[in-house]
Amino acid sequence: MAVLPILQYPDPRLHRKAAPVTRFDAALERLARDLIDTMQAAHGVGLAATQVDVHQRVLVADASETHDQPVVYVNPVIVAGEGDSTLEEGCLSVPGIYDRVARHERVRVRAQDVHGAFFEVDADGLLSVCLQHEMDHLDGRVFVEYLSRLKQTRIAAKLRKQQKRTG
Ligand code: K1U
Ligand code: ZN
Repeated sequence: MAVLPILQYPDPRLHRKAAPVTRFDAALERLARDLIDTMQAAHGVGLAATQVDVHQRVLVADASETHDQPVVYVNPVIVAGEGDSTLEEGCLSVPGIYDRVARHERVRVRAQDVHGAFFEVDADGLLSVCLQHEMDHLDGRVFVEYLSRLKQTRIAAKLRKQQKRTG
């Protein structure tokens, strides 16, 4: 089990675009396990590889009530999206900040598992928002970038202050 450090906004490494996975090997299985361990240790609903400074298109999500059904999505893509939703979002890379973001209400996501097999998921509610949020991470986008410039400046200043305090 490995719980990895999570990059904290405004770390510039959060803006790197992740590369598609081409090798479905033991290293990918280890990364998937570490992402699940890290997400569960942080009590998150999702986590993207970008957040642990690994720039490959892998994310994990678990929107189950029991928090014991994590799913690994390799090379995920949204193949259909419909409806509008503005749920409040949080992010393990932006601790203590919550705000509403406009997203699709429902998405169909196509991805591969750690062995390379393709699967599709129809997501709504929390899972839908979480998958869209995590796929943004893989493209180097953090949810606060959908907020106003003023809010972003305030958030970055608050987090820098917090990071100085905690070292
Ligand atoms: O940092 C991350 O990307 C994980 C993030 C995923 C997410 C979940 C739900 C909405 C947006 C993004 C989290 O797990 S945030 C922490 C959390 O448990 C949570 C926050 C807001 C609503 C529901 C759950
Ligand atoms: Zn996030």
